[in-house]
Amino acid sequence: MKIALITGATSGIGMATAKLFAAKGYKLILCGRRTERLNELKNELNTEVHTLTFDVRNREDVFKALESIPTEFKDIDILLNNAGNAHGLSSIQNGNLDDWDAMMDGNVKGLLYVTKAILPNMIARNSGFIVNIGSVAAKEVYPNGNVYCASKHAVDALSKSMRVDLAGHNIRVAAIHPGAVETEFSEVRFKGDTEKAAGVYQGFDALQAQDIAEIIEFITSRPGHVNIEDLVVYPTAQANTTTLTRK
Ligand code: NDP
Ligand code: 8X3
Repeated sequence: MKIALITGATSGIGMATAKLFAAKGYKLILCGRRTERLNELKNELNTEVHTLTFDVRNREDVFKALESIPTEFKDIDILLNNAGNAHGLSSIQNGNLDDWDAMMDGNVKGLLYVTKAILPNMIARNSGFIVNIGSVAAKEVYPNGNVYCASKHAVDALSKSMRVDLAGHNIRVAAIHPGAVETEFSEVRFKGDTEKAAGVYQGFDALQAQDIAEIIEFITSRPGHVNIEDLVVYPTAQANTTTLTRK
């Protein structure tokens, strides 16, 4: 039975993937900051689940939490580095320093800390799969996206670097770069302004978390010699980060 660790399992893409992996019978380690949501999800899923509450930005907490994983969950086959968010949408000249820290610390350093903690076991077992959730913002920049785009460009670079450095260790590394997915993402970006957030997904069929979960499941279930390295996924109505056709 495969074991998967998912960061950002309390919402959106991470939660949808947890549900899909559970349906496939995987054992799951589900992570996030909202313990109550993790517990609700654990109760809902018909598989063995271990939950870990930590903020990926806190280096000590990351290592403490991941070192505490019980023996029966330790041999992680799939690491889904999904936790992350955009904070704000401002020009570089008007950017908020706390938002910048939250994005660079969460989307980049958090991903690094989690990967660093999980890799030794994968290397020792000569086996593993890392899936990093980038974004179309990893491939392009758009007005006012600056630091979020930079953080996701870093995820793109790190995904390529991981593939190079881990070559020879039988560890596959895939990066998935979604366009607009209707999750809590925009609520976080706009700091709880639900009306503004809902507007982001109006007038077109946005991707749903389930769409990305299915792609993650497909990629991670290919035979051992197949690695889908890098995948950009848009809603049909969106051609790039600045071209979106609304009805
Ligand atoms: P959601 O806001 O729905 O989910 C974000 C998840 O990340 C939550 O489970 C949240 O958990 C977790 N998270 C955020 N910050 C931290 C942190 N500091 N420490 C621990 N966990 C954290 O958004 P999505 O599902 O859409 O986002 C998932 C990933 O997909 C992100 O990396 C995002 O950048 C990326 N993405 C999203 C797109 C979109 O349009 N929605 C498009 C392209 C990429 P909790 O709050 O409980 O800690
Ligand atoms: C989320 C998609 O276009 O808002 O990564 O950056 S976008």
